[in-house]
Amino acid sequence: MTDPSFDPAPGTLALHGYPVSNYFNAARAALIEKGAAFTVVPTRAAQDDAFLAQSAMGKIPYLRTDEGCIAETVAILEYIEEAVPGVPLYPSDAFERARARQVINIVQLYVEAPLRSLFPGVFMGGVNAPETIAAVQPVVERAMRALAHLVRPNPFLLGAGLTHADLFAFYTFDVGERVMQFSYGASLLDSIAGLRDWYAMMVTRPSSRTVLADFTPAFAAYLRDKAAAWHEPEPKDNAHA
Ligand SMILES: N[C@@H](CCC(=O)N[C@@H](CS)C(=O)NCC(=O)O)C(=O)O
Repeated sequence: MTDPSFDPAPGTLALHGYPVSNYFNAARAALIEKGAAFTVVPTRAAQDDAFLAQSAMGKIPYLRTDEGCIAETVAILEYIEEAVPGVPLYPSDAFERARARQVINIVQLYVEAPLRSLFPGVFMGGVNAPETIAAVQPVVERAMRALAHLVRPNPFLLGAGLTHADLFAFYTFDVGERVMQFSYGASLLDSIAGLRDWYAMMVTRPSSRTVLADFTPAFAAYLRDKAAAWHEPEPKDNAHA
């Protein structure tokens, strides 16, 4: 879609990806929250050599820096945290910082990845095997029980300050909630006390408004293009989709 060798002005970060991706959206939100100077380069995942030279797994997002490209969202978030001045998005206390990373890890490995295995039958016009549907649910439920021990959404997942854990979880749960509703008639957001209010609060952040303003039409077009089984509910007051 985009020349992977795209060369931004020196000193400008360029985030490659597209707004249907929850990973891209989490990285973009982190850059916005930091107040970073960056450009967005619309880019689809690919497996050709030129793309793999930028993103070794052939996935988006990746972040172009003056020194080269970084892929894998957690690595991008760590880079942003260390290289971009601005409001800290990890706690300064080592234990609390590790807790934030623990939350991100659980969300990525045991919520996002299993639910992603159901994307074909929910969002991509395919059919999910009953065995896959049955296998995913206990993994996600276990992860949400784990998160219930670790987070206290008041107002943010780890307390008073916004962290990368909020951003990563928000974009995962935003898409994951749809998969849970479609596949199980169940809710991620209702499985932890305060999580639905946290989600409603996160939706109103300026970074979320910017990111979701691009997500909503791009996701609608994606669903149409794929003849997805999932249909977005009618918009309600205070809901973005
Ligand atoms: N672990 C990667 C996952 C990123 C990912 O799965 N991106 C999707 C788009 S949401 C992608 O590039 N898919 C193409 C592929 O898997 O080949 C990360 O943290 O960034």
